[in-house]
Amino acid sequence: MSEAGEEKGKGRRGSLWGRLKSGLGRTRNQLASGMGNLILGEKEIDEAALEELETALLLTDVGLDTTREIMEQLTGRVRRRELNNTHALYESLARLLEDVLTPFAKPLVIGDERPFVIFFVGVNGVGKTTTIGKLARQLKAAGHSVLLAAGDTFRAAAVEQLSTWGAREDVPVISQGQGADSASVVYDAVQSAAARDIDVVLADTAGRLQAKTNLMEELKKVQRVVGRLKEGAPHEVLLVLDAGVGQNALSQLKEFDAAVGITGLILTKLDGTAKAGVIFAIARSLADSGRPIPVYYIGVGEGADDLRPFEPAQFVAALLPEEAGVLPEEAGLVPDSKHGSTAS
Ligand SMILES: Nc1nc2c(ncn2[C@@H]2O[C@H](COP(=O)(O)OP(=O)(O)OP(=O)(O)O)[C@@H](O)[C@H]2O)c(=O)[nH]1
Ligand SMILES: [Mg+2]
Repeated sequence: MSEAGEEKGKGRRGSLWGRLKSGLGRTRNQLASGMGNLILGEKEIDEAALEELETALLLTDVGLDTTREIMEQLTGRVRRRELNNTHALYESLARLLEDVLTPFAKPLVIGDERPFVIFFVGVNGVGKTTTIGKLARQLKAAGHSVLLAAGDTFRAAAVEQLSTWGAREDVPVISQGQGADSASVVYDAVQSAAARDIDVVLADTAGRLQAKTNLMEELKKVQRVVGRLKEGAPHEVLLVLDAGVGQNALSQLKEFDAAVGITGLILTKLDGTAKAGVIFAIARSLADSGRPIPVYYIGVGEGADDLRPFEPAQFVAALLPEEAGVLPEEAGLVPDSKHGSTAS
């Protein structure tokens, strides 16, 4: 077994950290504009600072329940005089935010099954195909052989888009062209991967079908057919969610999970939104539903390196605005390199 995110010889952690930070820039700016009293440095905490913080969290889509809980914790600590200045409050906030996410952060592990089959599902436009391309590169860099299955046979340009990624990353792509049977393409791909002794199959699926065809039924069929060919396959069914859709992500999660049983999440386009806080709402909803589905990766841009293993401490550090007069290192907001092995 090995962690999918391990990339060897990547010494430029700084630049990856910088990309994460700049990717989360919109949400950070949104937070900063609402948290003036808090980030001005070490001051006494007043009502205004607490109220500002509450509003700022809500505006970035952290969600009502999580925001309320965090504010209750912080207010309680302030009353008990455990926190007596804005800097301490800020640090406490960072830890509380991290705690919400930690149970849902896991690295994607490529199991021992060969081929290890991963399905990508999600509504149209969320970033399935792009994510497959990015992950193909990272898996290759980690030493795995990879094959792509062009299971989206509905959208005209889908096969071409996947083939372009395949050519760029030098990995084989199995396709049958537009209109073909999706289950048959993925079946072929798994068979072909087995024959070539390939480690991982990344299977693209459609985000949309002809109005009269039911997407969920189609996905179930692909799943069934592949399961008959290889017991236990698909080994992972990853739901790709666009962070920009806000709370809609929660209903997509419910619907896909009910149909095909989601085993992991990928949250894309965190860079394109000021509401990246939705990840806390997702974590909260997973906790409430008793389905602790892990978030394996986050997408913070269109480049291959912008797909990153989800690491809560880093995520929160990149999300929160820097305090005036406090170096991020001092505030413990820059993760030290020991924890970065899956994120670099
Ligand atoms: N900014 C940004 N753009 C992204 C990210 N992930 C994907 N995209 C872009 O989102 C657009 C749609 O991505 P696709 O990979 O084609 O989405 P899809 O889910 O395969 O869409 P369908 O095939 O129509 O179902 C592309 O322009 C991607 O470059 C991300 O993390 N950040
Ligand atoms: Mg696609």
